[in-house]
Amino acid sequence: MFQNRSCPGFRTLVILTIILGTYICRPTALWGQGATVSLQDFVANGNTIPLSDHCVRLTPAEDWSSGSIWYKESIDLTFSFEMELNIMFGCDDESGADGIVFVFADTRDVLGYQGEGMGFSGLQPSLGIEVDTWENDHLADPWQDHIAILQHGHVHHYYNLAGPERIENVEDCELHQFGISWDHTSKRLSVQLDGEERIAYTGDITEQIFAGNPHVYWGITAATGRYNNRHEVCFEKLDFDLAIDELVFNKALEGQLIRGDAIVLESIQFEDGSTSISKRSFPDLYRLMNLMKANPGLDLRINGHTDSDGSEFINEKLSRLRALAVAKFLSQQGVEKNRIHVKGYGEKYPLATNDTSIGRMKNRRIEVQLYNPRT
Ligand SMILES: [Ca+2]
Ligand SMILES: [Ca+2]
Repeated sequence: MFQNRSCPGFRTLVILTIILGTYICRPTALWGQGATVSLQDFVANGNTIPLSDHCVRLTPAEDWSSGSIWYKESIDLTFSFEMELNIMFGCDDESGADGIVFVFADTRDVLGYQGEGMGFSGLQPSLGIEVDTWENDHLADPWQDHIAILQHGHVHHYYNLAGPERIENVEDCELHQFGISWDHTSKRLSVQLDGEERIAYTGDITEQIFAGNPHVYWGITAATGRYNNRHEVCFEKLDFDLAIDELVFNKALEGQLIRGDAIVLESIQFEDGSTSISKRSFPDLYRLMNLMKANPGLDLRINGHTDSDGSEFINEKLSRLRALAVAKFLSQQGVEKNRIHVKGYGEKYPLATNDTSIGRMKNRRIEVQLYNPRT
């Protein structure tokens, strides 16, 4: 089982069941305690159609079709993450085509060329992890099934970042465990199949592929060509924190705070299930501290909110403890305790729906408000 220990505040654990060929939607092992996945968290393109609340078909068993599905929010490559998928690559080793690509790109809602392009070809900038089950000689495909790490929509193996590595036939009607992990510290991207690493790439993906932008989208593409296969995906489990902008606490936000607006500090995050503030929150907390010190006549309200997962009682307690953790941080930095006022609202005031993972992430938040206690 994957465990993301390097960045517990930014866990990306996803279980997908990708079914190529024959559709079987069945429960898979659960990795982590993520909330229920909903297709509302994704955007679909091309021939993709929903099959249930968490399953889609990317292509039908028809020639020249293609489909993709993308998670709506970006992830942040400045933090490590791990993903776990279960893939069923179909039952026909002879004439099923073309394969699937797991894609990172700087935009979502896109679909590349069909056929041998597997819906990835033409997407730039991008990084793709392909599982190709159809040999195209002119693309330097090795004989039979193979895996490779591709870049910028190129499916010719001349342009590989890594591979191609031949793998045993995976079109065997069996579910295959497929894992992707990114270690930000070592800048190593590792891909595992059935519990073993099959291919890896070490490099600064943010700089090399995405011109310094660490916020990228992820999705899955599939396509058919002169031969076809049915490509289907089931999202079984997803536990995911959103990428946040570096300058959440900017001058405009400071102005809003001074005016007395209540502001959600999206950058203030907590390690999962705990009241420990994530290190990535510190820069904005220091900015809040400076604002308090520069405005000694103003007091601060810190309101904690949670999503609706878990009991109302626990959520109220957790939201208060998290708000208190922010208050403690500020008082340790020299802000007077009697200027800081804390409230835990639990799940009472959602900003978004609790039916989707993105909505729940928006609902888990710390809100701050400056005010003059003498007026
Ligand atoms: Ca191919
Ligand atoms: Ca095969």
